[in-house]
Amino acid sequence: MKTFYVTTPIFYANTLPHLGHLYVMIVADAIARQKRQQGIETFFLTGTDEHGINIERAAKLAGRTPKEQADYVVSYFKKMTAEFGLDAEHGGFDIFMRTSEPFHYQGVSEFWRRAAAAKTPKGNDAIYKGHYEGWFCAACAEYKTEDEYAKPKVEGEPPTCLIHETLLDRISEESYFFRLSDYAESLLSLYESRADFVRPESRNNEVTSFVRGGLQDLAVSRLRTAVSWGVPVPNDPAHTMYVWFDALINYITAIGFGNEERERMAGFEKFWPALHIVGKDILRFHAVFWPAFLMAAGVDQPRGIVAHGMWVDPSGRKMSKTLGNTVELDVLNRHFPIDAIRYFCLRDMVFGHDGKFSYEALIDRTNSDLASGLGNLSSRTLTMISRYCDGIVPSPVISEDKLLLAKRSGVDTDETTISGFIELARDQFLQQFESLAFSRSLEIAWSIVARIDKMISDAKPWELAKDENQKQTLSAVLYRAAESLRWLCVMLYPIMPTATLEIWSQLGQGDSDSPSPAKSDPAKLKWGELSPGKAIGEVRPLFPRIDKGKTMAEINGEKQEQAAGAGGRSERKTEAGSPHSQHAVNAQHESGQGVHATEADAVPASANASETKPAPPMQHATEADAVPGAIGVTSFIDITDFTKVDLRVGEVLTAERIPKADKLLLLTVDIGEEKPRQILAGIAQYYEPEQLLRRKIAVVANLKPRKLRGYESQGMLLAASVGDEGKPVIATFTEEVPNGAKLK
Ligand code: ME8
Repeated sequence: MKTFYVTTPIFYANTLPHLGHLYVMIVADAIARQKRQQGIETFFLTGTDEHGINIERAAKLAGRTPKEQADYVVSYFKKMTAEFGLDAEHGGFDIFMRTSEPFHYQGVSEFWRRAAAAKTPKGNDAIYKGHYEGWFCAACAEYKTEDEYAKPKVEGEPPTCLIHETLLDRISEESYFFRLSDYAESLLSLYESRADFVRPESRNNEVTSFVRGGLQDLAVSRLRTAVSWGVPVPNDPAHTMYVWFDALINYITAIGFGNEERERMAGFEKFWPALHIVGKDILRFHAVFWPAFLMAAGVDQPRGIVAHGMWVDPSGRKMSKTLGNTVELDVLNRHFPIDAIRYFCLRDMVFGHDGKFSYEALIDRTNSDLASGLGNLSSRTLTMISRYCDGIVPSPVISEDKLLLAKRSGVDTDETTISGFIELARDQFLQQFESLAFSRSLEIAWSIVARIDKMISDAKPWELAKDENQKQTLSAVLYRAAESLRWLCVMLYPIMPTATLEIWSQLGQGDSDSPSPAKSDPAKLKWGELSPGKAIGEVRPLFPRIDKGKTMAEINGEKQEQAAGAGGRSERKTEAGSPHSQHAVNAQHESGQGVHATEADAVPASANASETKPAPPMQHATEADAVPGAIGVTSFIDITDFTKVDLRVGEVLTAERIPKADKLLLLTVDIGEEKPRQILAGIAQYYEPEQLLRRKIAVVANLKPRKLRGYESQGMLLAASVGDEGKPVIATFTEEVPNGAKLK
């Protein structure tokens, strides 16, 4: 039997999981599921990297031992994998690997012994003892060269890591070195002989030029007195292994390298080599260090190393625990179906490139592609089968005597037009998936959704149903739609396991003899294998439409609450430095920086905002009647003129900047209506979005809607215009006032 082994990185057990970790697990999970569909025995590894100075420090801050710290963080990773359907129970990973496992210690020690006994391609000892002098980033767990850190602003202070913006540690100590410098030629010939060893190609070039630039030997141990939380170096317990040396080897100890029991349970011989899915941030460790270590220990090279891009925040910085700008999994889990998140991750991030995350984009994707797309196709098809065919999968056959009638109704009597289209799309989908172009593969799958939607709209089954003579035509159209859905279920199962199994059961396939999508090879799908005559299941909505305004208001409200809670907590100095406080700090940071842009889409249009000037204060002076002439009023209005203006109290629910529009802020404002308004205001140069949150303002509610930069503005806020530059100062209320109260 064919086998396949796929891995994610093993994650540092210092802080809690976030979207980045979830993302790489989703990618690996989708790949593993597709391999299993193909009948390939697959082993999927994920886990935690538990040694080293950064875990030791996080533990100390939290008042835990390193192992307690690791256990604590692992409980969150396990929670994440269970909640997002990625664990073994849900058909996801086969092992949650932990480097604190005794069998790992055993395997790593064996690996070290082999490498230490080996000669490099140039005939030198692969591992030797020396002295290390230099800078080390605990967060990267990496020694830094001069071009990898920022020099200190104040003389005498340590430099800072360019990635984490944290201070580096000065290290000057005895250390074992791995003679990496002797492996450059061997590595280059590895890359040359295996063009797909590092993917995507752009990353291959990056790695090749790094190696061509010359390799330095690598310190692979620390003195136990400096880092005690690590695997002891065999025969020299005064040293612990460098965390990356220990961590990389997990990929083989997990399946039995150096441990017979694990070998029996998983099988190094059976599964190695693996395909490693990693973020581009740790490509060098996987594509340079790891192959060299393997060469030294005489172990085969991995199947390949695939580097994905990073989720970045709106300012383009990598989302990371250290920077505190992550997307919280709890929020995702509370507001979005798991399959929508999986779909979004694979569809929106062009694999290998960085992607900007926003909840709005996730909502838009879910609504357009899932609620209105696949979900709608499924429910309209099944509802029509239920209504027009008594809930029984109809026959695709149009008999000879009815062909002309069918043609007259505009329905293509040649079924192969549709089946040919779908077969071709399936082949392209698989090709793109295989080459890891997930976004493109999903685009292709959605061309099927669009094609079948169009087929239904053109055929108008609701019209055909009125004509008894068109019964066969109607049946054929609905059969084609249902059969296409069956294909989509099989194709899309690796990406959306829950939703596709749900459609499957709604199609009446759940308890049938046909194998589940989890076990059907999409490459072997044959048109027409959906058996007519079977009763479909209960039709239930798959992806309810998400109310953007409401959901965004909820998410932002939660963030604010969390931020407020974080403030309280830090004042009370509880759990400083622990994952909890990190969590809280993240939330504070997010809300503080307005990391997630916001917008309401559900409200009908209306508007006013200026791009060139700060938002004008209300054009009609409200107190003009009372103080005629006092401030240069030149003409008077009648009270009836004034009453034409519908002024309301509003509360700012969300506020965000608009890309490439320096002056505009996009607000959602509750003015006591069913849904909040979207209002554009030209105040971005004077107000930070977060200053406005929860603020009570005065809104012109009946101003004609206007579109700016693609956004509709549905009202105008009032502000004083101060000084020559017309600096806006927003009108507000100092007393309690309900949203929607009229100003008069
Ligand atoms: O580097 N966007 O662990 P780690 C996308 N322990 N993916 C992201 C991400 C983001 N913003 N942030 C993290 C380590 N990831 C080592 C690995 S392997 C032998 C040892 C994902 O906790 C991405 O896959 O920092 C990245 O490479 C990995 O998490 C790093 O996780």
